[in-house]
Amino acid sequence: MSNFSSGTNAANSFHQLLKFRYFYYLVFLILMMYKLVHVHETLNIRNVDMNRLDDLIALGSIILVSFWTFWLPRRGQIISLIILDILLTALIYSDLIYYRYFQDFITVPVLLQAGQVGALGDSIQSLLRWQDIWFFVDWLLLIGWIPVMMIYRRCSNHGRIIRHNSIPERRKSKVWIRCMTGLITFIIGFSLTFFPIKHYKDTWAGDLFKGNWWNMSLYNITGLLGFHAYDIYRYTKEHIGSQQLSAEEINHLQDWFTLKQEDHSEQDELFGKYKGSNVIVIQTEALMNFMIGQRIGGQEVTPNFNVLMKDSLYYSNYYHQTGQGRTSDADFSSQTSLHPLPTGSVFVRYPDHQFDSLPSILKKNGYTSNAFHAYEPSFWNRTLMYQALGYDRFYSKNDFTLDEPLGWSLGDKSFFQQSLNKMKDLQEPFYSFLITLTSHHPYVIPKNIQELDTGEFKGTIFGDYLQSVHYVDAAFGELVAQMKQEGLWDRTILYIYGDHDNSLSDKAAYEKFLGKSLSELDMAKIMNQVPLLIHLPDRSQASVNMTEPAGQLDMAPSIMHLLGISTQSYHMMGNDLFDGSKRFVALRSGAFTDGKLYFIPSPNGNFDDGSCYDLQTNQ
Ligand code: GP9
Ligand code: MN
Repeated sequence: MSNFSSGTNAANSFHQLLKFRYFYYLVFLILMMYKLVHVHETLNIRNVDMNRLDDLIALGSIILVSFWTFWLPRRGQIISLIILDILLTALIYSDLIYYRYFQDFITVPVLLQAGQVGALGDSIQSLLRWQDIWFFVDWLLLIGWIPVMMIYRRCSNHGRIIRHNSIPERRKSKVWIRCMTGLITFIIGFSLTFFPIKHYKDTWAGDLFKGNWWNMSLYNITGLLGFHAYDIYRYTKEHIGSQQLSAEEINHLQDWFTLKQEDHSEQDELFGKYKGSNVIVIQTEALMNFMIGQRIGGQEVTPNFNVLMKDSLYYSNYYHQTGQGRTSDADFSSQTSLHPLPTGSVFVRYPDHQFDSLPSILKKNGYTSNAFHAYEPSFWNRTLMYQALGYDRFYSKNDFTLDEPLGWSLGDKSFFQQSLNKMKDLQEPFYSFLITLTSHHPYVIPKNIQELDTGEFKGTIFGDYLQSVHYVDAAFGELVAQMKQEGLWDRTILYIYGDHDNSLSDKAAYEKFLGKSLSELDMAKIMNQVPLLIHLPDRSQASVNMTEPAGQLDMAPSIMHLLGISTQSYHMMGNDLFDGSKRFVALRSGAFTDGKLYFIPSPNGNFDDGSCYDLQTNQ
C-alpha cells in the first residue's frame, strides 16, 4: 500500500515537474552552457587570465536568445526551446568544424562567399572527431524522450482536469506572469552579457571593437553567440541601407580614372623589359626608412640592405599609406593601388568586394600567385581576403615548420628559407608575396640572437626596435644568398618595402639616434617614410637613389609596367614609378606631397589649419 502511494507521489511530483516551465528552461540553459564551454575548451584558443567573466557572458547570451520563449504558452515554449537547441547546436558545431580548418569563425561574408565553406570539401570528414558526439547527446535523449512523453500523456488524465480549471481570470493572470517572467529574464540576460563586456572594454579590450582586426580577439570578449550577433550587426551596418553611388557620381569617378590614364605612358624602354620574370615582394614588418644606412657605435644597423642598395633602385622618399588597418592596409594598398579606409580595415570590412589586384592580374597573365605569412591565417581576415585578391594559395603558419620560434611566430630567417623552398615547386613565372613578422612591436628578441650593440639605447624599446630590425636585415642577407644559390636571382624582380611605422613617436629618441634636432616636418617624414628597394634581374638601375616621392599605392602599376602589362582597363589610383608622370602621394591621414610641397593636416581636420611646407626651403 505504502509502496503504491509513494509510487503515486513520485508520479505526481514528476508530473508537477513537467508542468513547471522553468524546469525545461533550466535544462535548456544547462545544455547550451555545456556546449559553449565544451566548444571553448575544444578550440583551445590562446586565452588569457583576463577572461574571468566569460562564463557569465556565455550564460547571458544564451538567455538573450531565449528569454522571449517565456511569453509563449508552455507547449509553445517547449517547442521553441527545442528548435533553439537544434539551431544553436548546428551553429556551434559548424563553427567548431570551420575553426578546425581555418582557425576562424563563420561570419556573414563567409556564408555569402560560398567557395569558402566549399573549400572544406573532402576535408570535412577529417575534421570530425568521435568525441563530438557529446554535442548531440541531448538530441539523442530527445528522440528517446518524445515517445515516453506520448505514452505518459495517454496514460495520464491530469491534462483534462487542468483544462477544466482554466477560467478566464486565471488565464489572464498567467499571461501577466509570463510577460513579467520574460521581461525579468531579459534583464538578467542583458546584465550578465553587457556588464562583463563593458568591463573588458574599459580595461584590457580597449579599442577592439573599433580596430576589429581579428575575429578571435572579438570572440575573447563577446563569447561565441555575442560574436555572431556582433558580426551580423557589423555586416548590416556596412551593407544594408548604406548609400549607393548615383550614376553621376560613378561617371565622375570613371572620369578621374580616365584622366589619370591619359597622363600615363607605356611607351618607354622599361615597359615590358622584364616580361615573364618572377616577382617576389617582401612586405616587412615596421621597417622604417630613418635607420637605413645609419650606424650605431660604428656598426651598420642594416648592413645587408645597404649592400643590396648598391645593386638596386632605392626610393628614399617612399611613404606608407596605411590607416587603422596597419599591416592589412599596407598589403591592400600595395596590391590594389587603392587607398585603404579612413576607419577599420578593408580586409575585415569588405572582403566580399571585387578588386583589380596584382595577384589576380598576374594570374590572368600566366603567373602563379601565392601569399606567404607564418601566422594565424584568420588574422586580419586574410583567409577570406586572399581569395578576393585572387591568390592561388595562402601559405599560413599551418604550412610552416616552427623550427625557429621567435616573437609572435616563426623567425623571419626560417620563414624566408621555407618560403623559398616552397617556391621551388611552383610553376614559373610566379608572383610571391611574403609578409615578415619578427620585427613586430614590442620588438624584443632573445639575447642569443642579438647582434647589434645598441649602446645607450640598451634596455629601451627604441633599442629593441633597432635590434629586431638588425635581425630582419640579416634575414634579407640569407634570402638573397639562397636566391642566388637557387638561380632565382637573375630571373626575379625583388621588391622590398616596410609596412608602416614602429608606433614609437618619442622625438627625443630619434634626435639622439640621428644626432640632430628634428622639426615638425622631419618627424612627419620619419613617421611616414618606409624604405622601398627594387632589385631588377639584370642589375640595371644599380645604386640609383630615387628621391621623387612615391608610396605603397604605386606598387601594382609599377610592377605591371616592368612586366609589360597595361593598366588601361584597371582602376588604380597610384603612380607608375616608371612612366615619368608627375607624382602625387596622399597619405591616409590627409597629409600629401608632390615632391615640392609637404602638407601636414591639422588634428581638427580643418584644411586651412594644416601646415604646408616648401620642400626646397623647409619653411
Ligand atoms: C600579423 C601581422 C601584424 O599577421 O600582420 O599586423 P599588425 O599588428 O602589424 O597590423
Ligand atoms: Mn605590421
